[in-house]
Amino acid sequence: MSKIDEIAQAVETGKSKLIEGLVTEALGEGIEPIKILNEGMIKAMGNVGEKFQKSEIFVPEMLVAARTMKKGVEVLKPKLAAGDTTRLGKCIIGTVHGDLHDIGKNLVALMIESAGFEVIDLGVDVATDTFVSAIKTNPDTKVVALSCLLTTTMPSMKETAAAIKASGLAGFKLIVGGAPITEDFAKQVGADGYTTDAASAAVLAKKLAS
Ligand code: B1M
Repeated sequence: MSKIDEIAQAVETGKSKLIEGLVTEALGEGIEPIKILNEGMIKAMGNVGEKFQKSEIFVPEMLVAARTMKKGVEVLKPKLAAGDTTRLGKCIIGTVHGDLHDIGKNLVALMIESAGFEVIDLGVDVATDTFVSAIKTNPDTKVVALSCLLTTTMPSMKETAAAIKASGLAGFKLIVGGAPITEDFAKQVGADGYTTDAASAAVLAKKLAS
């Protein structure tokens, strides 16, 4: 079995004690960090989601897989975050209210930070008012980024985007993303941009802020 497959299997089966060692070994073998992330960990989470959908596993197993992936990402973090020295301003990010998924949002935050932004991460299940207050407190914000992983919390994203627009606050761009989000939905909520993954979210944030 390849190292990438071992990593994928460790994430899928929630072997949190093994993951750090496996990721370190993979890096030592010269495997690209982005390959470890995409072909090892993110792919494994896709399989976890499929198994959950088929009722082959349940929430506790999903949680253990998520914890394992987070530990693996910690090892990758310094390698993924190249650390651009240009300062592009502030980016406020969070997962919309009702939604507790944060692995994707954390990756987007990491990539945006390494692109040169100061990231203010509001966390998960973020109330609409919290986004608006954070923008008020940080009038020099250049990008506001909303993440959403559930079809049932897409209305929260819509509500949050509407409240941000209605606040009259300006000077920043709104970007949205997450597994159920589409270009069409992004347009519906009035976002300035939408991307499907963390790396392209950072490229988009940089483009919109300049
Ligand atoms: Co949840 N869950 N979950 N879950 N979970 C999904 C999302 C699901 C697709 C699984 C499935 O059924 N196949 C399904 C949603 C179905 C739907 O809405 N259509 C689901 C469900 C149903 C649920 C619960 C309702 C289960 C229950 O309780 N019965 C529940 C809801 C809780 C809540 O939020 N209120 C729930 C709970 C959980 C856990 C807490 C156990 C755990 C999350 C732990 C955590 O995040 N700390 C969990 C997990 C782990 C998953 C899966 C398996 C993996 C998610 C993940 O981390 N993926 C997921 C299945 C799947 O994704 N295939 C599933 C890896 C991550 C890197 O990808 O988050 O997509 P992702 O992020 C990507 C892109 O989406 C994008 O970039 C990221 C990196 O490239 N992106 C952006 C994300 N945000 C962006 C923002 C941007 C741009 C790009 O711009 C701003």
